[in-house]
Amino acid sequence: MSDYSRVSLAGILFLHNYYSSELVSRRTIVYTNTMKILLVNPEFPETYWSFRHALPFEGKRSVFPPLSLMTVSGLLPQSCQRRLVDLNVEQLKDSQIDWADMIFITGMLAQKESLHEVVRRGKDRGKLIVLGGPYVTSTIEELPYADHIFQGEAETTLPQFFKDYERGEAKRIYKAPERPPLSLSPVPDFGLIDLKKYSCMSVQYSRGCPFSCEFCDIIEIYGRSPRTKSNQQMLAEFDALKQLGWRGPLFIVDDNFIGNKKNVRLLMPDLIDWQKKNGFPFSLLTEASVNLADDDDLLTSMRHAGFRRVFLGIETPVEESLKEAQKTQNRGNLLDSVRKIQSRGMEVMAGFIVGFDNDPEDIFERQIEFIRESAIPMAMVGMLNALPDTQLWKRLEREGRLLGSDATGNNTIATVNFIPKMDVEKLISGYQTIMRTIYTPREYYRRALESLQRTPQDFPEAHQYHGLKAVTALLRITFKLGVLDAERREFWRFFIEAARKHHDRMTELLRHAAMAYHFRKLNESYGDT
Ligand code: B12
Ligand code: SF4
Repeated sequence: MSDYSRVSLAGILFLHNYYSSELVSRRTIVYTNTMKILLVNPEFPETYWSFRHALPFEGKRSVFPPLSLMTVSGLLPQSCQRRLVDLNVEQLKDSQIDWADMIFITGMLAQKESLHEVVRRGKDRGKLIVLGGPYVTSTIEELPYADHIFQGEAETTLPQFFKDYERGEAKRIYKAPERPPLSLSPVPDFGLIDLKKYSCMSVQYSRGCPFSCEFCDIIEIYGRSPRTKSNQQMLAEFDALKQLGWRGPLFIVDDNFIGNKKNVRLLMPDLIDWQKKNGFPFSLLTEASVNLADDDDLLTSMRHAGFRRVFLGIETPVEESLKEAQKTQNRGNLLDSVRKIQSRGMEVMAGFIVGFDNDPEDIFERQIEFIRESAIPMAMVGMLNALPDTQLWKRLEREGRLLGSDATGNNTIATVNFIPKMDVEKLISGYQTIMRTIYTPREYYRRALESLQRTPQDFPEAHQYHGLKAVTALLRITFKLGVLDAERREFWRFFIEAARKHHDRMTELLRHAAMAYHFRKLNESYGDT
């Protein structure tokens, strides 16, 4: 380049810089008004709940959308531009990072590897990083570097952050002194996601649980007085999803939907009305404590509102272990409780735990037997792990039995983070025996058939599979499981029997076949870890 060109270039650059600095200051004013916020949900590893092996049958990418980020988006100042990238359904592009002024990242402990990676990429490109969600709220590990960290619920702290930010006084850590009332929780920004990529939508009605199970961190994070949204708030969320065209499963993600029974009882008539008026577009599922079985009226109204599945924390059939875990609500004959809930048309899913101090030597056989007899197809069996801040954590710490903070956040991987009473090798191999047994196709299909039998339905389940979509799903499943798969005989035995008895429940039947495949594949991939 000649000297002349250099001089001219310097001149151009000077002029450019001059105008840019003008622009910068002008842009700063516009900046706070039109801040661009990229919301990122890190990737989940393969777990029981990822349903990764079942999703391709449905042509879906992920089961649940990131409700936390859609809620956070609803709390942002109106003028902000926002985009959401869920790494479970798409990749994060550099251009998306470059677009943003701030990157908001959520995550559970189970997502921490991917979360760290997103933080690193955002930082490398000079972005402001804001973290929130269960991982940064409850971990005792060293957190990744972030400009701002939100611990706990954000309904009061996020609006405060933006006020502080405008004044140039934003803090590094935000933690609300009190848990916010859910009246402050906005209708989640469901429009930010591509609904077609998910097999289920989610909403939240309450936070917290009145019980005090020793291993539970929910009560430490969300409290023991369940707070609920109002009926109007809930119906507004239902309306929003319906307007966006959603039809099919809707998960009410509460820790314990019946935690605040007084309010739930008031909600049910409105929920039933809404479903009736709108032609039952959603088939509902939720989580509840086992004492749901004691409440006939609630069971009946849940049936009328279109609840099809409920996840229960059964944990163990051993009374001494339940006592140890302070799970007093799981009293009486648990098999009868399950059967009663099933008789109201709700498939029971449940969590089970091994590794309690009081577990007898034959705990593994007893768990297998219970799962068989209860006809719970989707049984999530985990090994007891101590989560930071729980009563269990504190007791084990006092007893000198903690083995460090190395929790993975995934209790279905055969690891323990404390010294159990039972020989650890025996515990792990017993746990693996349970998993290998309950997820053989024969065992799973037997439970699924029995569950279909026990859950009579008044009307067909809302689903997304009509016309071509239904035919494609059916073909994918029958070809993969009925032709290519080594376990095809078990598949056909189940399919023919189920179709003969429950031909009007084809969606459920196919879902069970896909689930049986997922759980078996996952078990195989875990091997004897
Ligand atoms: C629904 C749910 C699921 C669903 C759906 C998960 C999903 N894809 O979103 C399913 C059933 C799949 C699931 C699975 C698991 N889950 Co889960 N799940 C929940 C549950 C019940 C509700 C989550 C939710 O949607 N809440 C509603 C939103 C609005 O609330 P929120 O997430 O807390 O968000 C608020 C704040 O945290 C904050 N916030 C959140 N993110 C961000 C980000 C920013 C930037 C900011 C500013 C604020 C902010 O603002 C929001 C509004 O206040 C929670 C318990 C709970 N009460 O939250 C457990 C919970 C999150 N799950 C948990 C676990 C352990 C798991 C599993 C690992 C279990 C397992 N053994 O496999 C798996 C892993 C997931 C997987 N895919 O494999 C733990 C996480 C613990 C931890 N410290 O990480 C929780 C807290 C339950 C518990 N017992 O402790 N889970
Ligand atoms: S019932 Fe469930 S949410 Fe409630 S304290 Fe026990 S484990 Fe936690």
